Parts: sequence; C-alpha cells; structure tokens
Amino acid sequence: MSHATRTTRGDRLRSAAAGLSAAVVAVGLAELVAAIVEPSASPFAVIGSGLIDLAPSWAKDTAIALFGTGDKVALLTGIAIVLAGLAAIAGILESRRAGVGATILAALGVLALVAAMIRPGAGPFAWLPGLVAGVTAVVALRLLMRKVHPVPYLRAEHEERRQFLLWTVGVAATGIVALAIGNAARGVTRSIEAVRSTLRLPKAATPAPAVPVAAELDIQGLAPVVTPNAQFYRIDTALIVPRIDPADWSIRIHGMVDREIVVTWDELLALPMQESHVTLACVSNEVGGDLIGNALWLGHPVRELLARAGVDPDADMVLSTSSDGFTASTPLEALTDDRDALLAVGMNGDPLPIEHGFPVRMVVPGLYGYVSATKWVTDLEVTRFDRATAYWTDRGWSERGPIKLQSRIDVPRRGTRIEAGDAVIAGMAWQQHVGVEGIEVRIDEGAWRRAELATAISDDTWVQWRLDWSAESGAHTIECRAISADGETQTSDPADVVPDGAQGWHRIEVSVA
Ligand SMILES: Nc1nc2c(c(=O)[nH]1)N[C@H]1C(S)=C(S)[C@@H](COP(=O)(O)O)O[C@H]1N2
Ligand SMILES: [Mo]
Repeated sequence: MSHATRTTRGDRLRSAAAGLSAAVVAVGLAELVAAIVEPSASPFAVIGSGLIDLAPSWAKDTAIALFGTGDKVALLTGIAIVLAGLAAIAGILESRRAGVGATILAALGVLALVAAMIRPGAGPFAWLPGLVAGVTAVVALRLLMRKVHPVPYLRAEHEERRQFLLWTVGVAATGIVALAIGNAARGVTRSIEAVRSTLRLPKAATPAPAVPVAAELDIQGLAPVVTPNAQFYRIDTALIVPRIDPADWSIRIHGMVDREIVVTWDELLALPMQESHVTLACVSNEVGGDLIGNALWLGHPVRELLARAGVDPDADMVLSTSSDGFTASTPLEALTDDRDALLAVGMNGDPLPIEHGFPVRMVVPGLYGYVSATKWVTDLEVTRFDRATAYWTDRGWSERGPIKLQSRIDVPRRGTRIEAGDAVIAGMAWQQHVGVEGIEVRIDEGAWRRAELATAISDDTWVQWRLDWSAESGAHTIECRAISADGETQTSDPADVVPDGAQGWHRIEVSVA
C-alpha cells in the first residue's frame, strides 16, 4: 500500500469527526424511520427506557433529586454525549484497523434493535430503526474513512482536506435534516392531541360536591387547593408518552375472576360516571417537596367492574398494567371498599392530558401513585401479593404504599428574606383517605401553636393551613406537624423516600429584615 499509515493528530481528529458524522446520519435516519413506522421504537427512546428500567432505584432518586421533572431530558442528553464519545472512538479505531470502528457502530445498532424488540407492546416493525441505524453508520463510516488520509503524499493536500470536510459535514447535515423531518412527522402522529381536545366527556351521574369557599385561603405563594392540569406534577417511566386513540383502547379484567371481561372506550363512557377530588402523591416526594397535586377526577368506580367480573375470595391484589408495560399492585380492598377508586377519564373538567394517562388511568385515594395510579391503563389482573409483583416493588420499594401523614410550609418560601412585622405562615397538610384534623407550628423550637386549618374538600384531599406571625428581625426556623383525623401526630423521625415514603417534619429557615 502506498499510503502506509503515518497517523498524525490531524488524521486522528478527522477520524473522530468521521465517526461522529456517521453516528449523526445513522441516528437521524433511524429516528426518521421510527417516526414514520413505529414512533415508540425510536432508538433514543428505547435505549433510554431500557436504562430507566435497568437503573437501580438510588439512581432514579438521584436523577429526580438533581433534575426533577427534567430527569428525562437529562437522560437523553447523557445518552447523546456517551454516543458521541463512542462514535469518535470508533472513528479513530477504524482508521487504525479497518472494521473495528464499524463493528462498534454496528453493535450500537444491534443494541437499539434489541432494546426496541423487547419493549412491552413492541410493534411488528420495532426492529427496523435499529437496523437502519446500524447499516447507515457502517456505510457512512466506510465512505468517510476513505477520505481521512489525504495521501499519496505529494498531491494537493489542501484540496483533499476540503473534500473530507465537505463530505463529513454533508453526511452529518443529512442526519440532522432527517432528524428534523422525523420530528415533524412525529408532530403529525400528535393528532391524538386533536382527538383528545375535541372529545366531549359525559356529565357525572354523581357529581362532586362544590369546593367549599373556605377551602381556598388565597394566600400568595401557597399551593392552590385544586392544582391546574398544566401545573400538576408528572412522574412516570415513559420516555415516549403512549399516544392511544380511545377508539383503539380497551381494558381487560381477568385473573382470579369468575368471568373475564373486556370494556371498550365507548362502553366505559356509557357507564355512570362519578366525580371526586383526590390528591395524588408520589412516594418519591421528599419532606417539603412538590410531587403532589389535587384534581377533580371523573371516572367509573373500579369496584363496579370488578363486581361484574366476579372476584375470587382468595384474591388480595389487582395488578394494573399500562400500554407501555408499567405495573402497579393495588390491595384489592382499596379498590372494592367505599373509597371510590376510579378508572378515570377526566381531570379538572377536561379529558386526561396525554402525559397524565389519556385516555384512562387509575386513581385510588390514600395510596401513593406507584402502587395505584397507573396511567394509560389497559389491563387489570386480579391476583395475590404472593403471586405477582409490580414495577417498583421489583426495584426495592414496598409492596404496599399507604400515604403517610405529612405537612409542608409554602409561605414564607424557605431561605427567603421577609419584612419584620405582621407576616403569615401557610402551607398544606395531607393524609389522603384518613383526613387531617389539626396542624401545629413552632418557631425557633418554641412551643407548638395550633394553626388555622382551611375547610377540607374531603378526607381524600390535602388541606391548606395558615398562622399569623409577628416576625421579629433575625434568623428563624419554622416547623410544622399535622394531626390526622385518627388523632395521630406527624412523627419527627425522619425517613428517606425509599422504601415507602418520606417522613419527618418540614423545617425551613427564613431571615426577617
Ligand atoms: N403507566 C404509568 N403509570 C404511572 C407511572 C408510570 O411510570 N407509568 N408512575 C406512577 C407514579 S410513581 C406516580 S407518582 C403517578 C404520577 O401521576 P401523574 O404523573 O399524573 O402526576 O403515576 C403513576 N402511574
Ligand atoms: Mo410516584
């Protein structure tokens, strides 16, 4: 070979750029193909989802703590960075020995292909985007590699470099254009949003009582007693939110039942609907945290459907499954007692927002979301706790998740500076399905004072509270603790969110000018 390798720094840089460019065009074309044939098989999304499912729960906690609801963007960015690094390395290795880098890129394609095929609900073409990614990456890398070494020696190096640059940029640009078209195509599949926004939900046969006027204290900075949908926290494992056409939706109720039943969307909507305010809370909510919200839900009681199926007396759990394979284990009695666990279709007067479970989700008063609030629900299996386990239980969280008695200070905001004189301390308290009977506040670890509780909407919702305070200059700590309707006082013993929810008193520091 005439151009026996004399690798220079320039060669290495060009090789890395070739690898990177090959990866960009591969990802771009693969995402485009995915957007057209199988949106849920997007290589980025399936690898991200695989990582989410494989991640130990400490990693999930850290991600939520660091990035909050931006955890998914952070994950995708992380994958992009790792992929870019691997692609650059593949380019350099390929320039040293043909085939090595190409093998690495092909392996990444295979990874995307396998990850897509093993996802729950994978469609018949789930393998295609990964295949496109692998083949494109290998072809592009080979092509660009031929342009990396601008030899034989005496030729116009400058011209060759220019050629290389043009090719590399051109290939990468093709990828970016494909990515953009793919995104636009995905926008078309967003037409489920159009279906959703034109839906008319039936009126409730049993409407919720009006929210008592005295439930809303209307204090600046205090969480509103009913959370608007746009402000409602969102927690789930779905990198690509399931987009389900109600016309295609049905739920199957099976397992330890006398007769299996399937209920379609039209059948569900024809059943008597009931409305109630329920406060949903995430088990990952830290003391003082905001992974909690209250909404007016419209739905049909789960217990009616279970009764229709006829539940085996030996059963003690219902395993609910979403279209994307998330599962929750709910104690049977929480679904059959008088608490009105719902198969919900409406949230605050609208169809469920897509990210909150459209078209149907579960809402069970008194239980953390991870054991009850399955979004995009399509399957209820009546079973036993000793026979089946759910998504988070398999990852070290408690099998059962009753919501703990908790309270939070919203006003003044922690760490802020306020004026001396008449001030107000205000916050929220909750223990869904038990109810809150009182709230106490202490300043600088002085005596506990009873605060004023607003009128609760119901035992299934959180409640606002307030206390007047004549603030004196200096640094102060404020703590609160709730008393439940059962007479229990919120414990000061701190507990981490794992395995069954945080506990302890919310304590904030403020400085008074
Ligand atoms: N399909 C599905 N449903 C799910 C989850 C999920 O990951 N997938 N997460 C659960 C958890 S942990 C919580 S706290 C609630 C959050 O509901 P929200 O996003 O509507 O607030 O949804 C529950 N339902
Ligand atoms: Mo949660």
